Amino acid sequence: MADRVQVIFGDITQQAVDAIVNAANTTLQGGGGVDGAIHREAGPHLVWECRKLGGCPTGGARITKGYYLAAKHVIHAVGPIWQGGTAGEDELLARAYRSVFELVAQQDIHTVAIPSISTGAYRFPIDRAARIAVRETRLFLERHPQLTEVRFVCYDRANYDCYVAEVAEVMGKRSTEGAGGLN
Ligand code: AR6
Repeated sequence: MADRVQVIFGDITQQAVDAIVNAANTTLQGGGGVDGAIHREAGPHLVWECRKLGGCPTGGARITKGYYLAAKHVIHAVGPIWQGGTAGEDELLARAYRSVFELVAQQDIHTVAIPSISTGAYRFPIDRAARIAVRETRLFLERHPQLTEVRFVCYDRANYDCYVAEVAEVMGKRSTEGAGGLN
């Protein structure tokens, strides 16, 4: 299973995969961070399609086309805002990942690139978020052999280090060599 998981340092908007995941908000109308970058790269059609979806609750996900992106689809996931850890944030973040994977299972998606949801503007602790992301990914991969690649795309060193450590622990993977790892 470890060979189906990659951790890279990079920009999610540049990933040529079946679907990239967006760290969206409940309005699905765009925003800053990774959401803003994806909308800029995809072009205005993306926000037009998002408008028709009528929002998404925290812990949910919705799928659109990728338009000018290299990815065919965008899965917009809404993670929780960190409030100290006692407001069900762990479960809501896990649910956001499960919602992403439900869509992956329903569509013809074999490769997916995922950013570190909730760890920017929403301030979720990075190590805790990485643990949840990798655990949910493992649970899904075990039951879905048709998903051949999950690419965790890290935009900063702290996330990269956490994901490499988590993947090593949860999947038994010792190195991201050959996967465009940190140079
Ligand atoms: N590629 C990969 N990862 C990125 C990129 C990129 N191009 N840009 C940022 N990141 P954030 P959130 C990382 O704030 O915390 C938006 O305004 C970043 O380093 O994008 O879920 C939405 O509209 C961080 O680790 O998302 C919502 O209102 C991670 O992506 C709100 O922010 C997530 O940071 C969502 O906040």
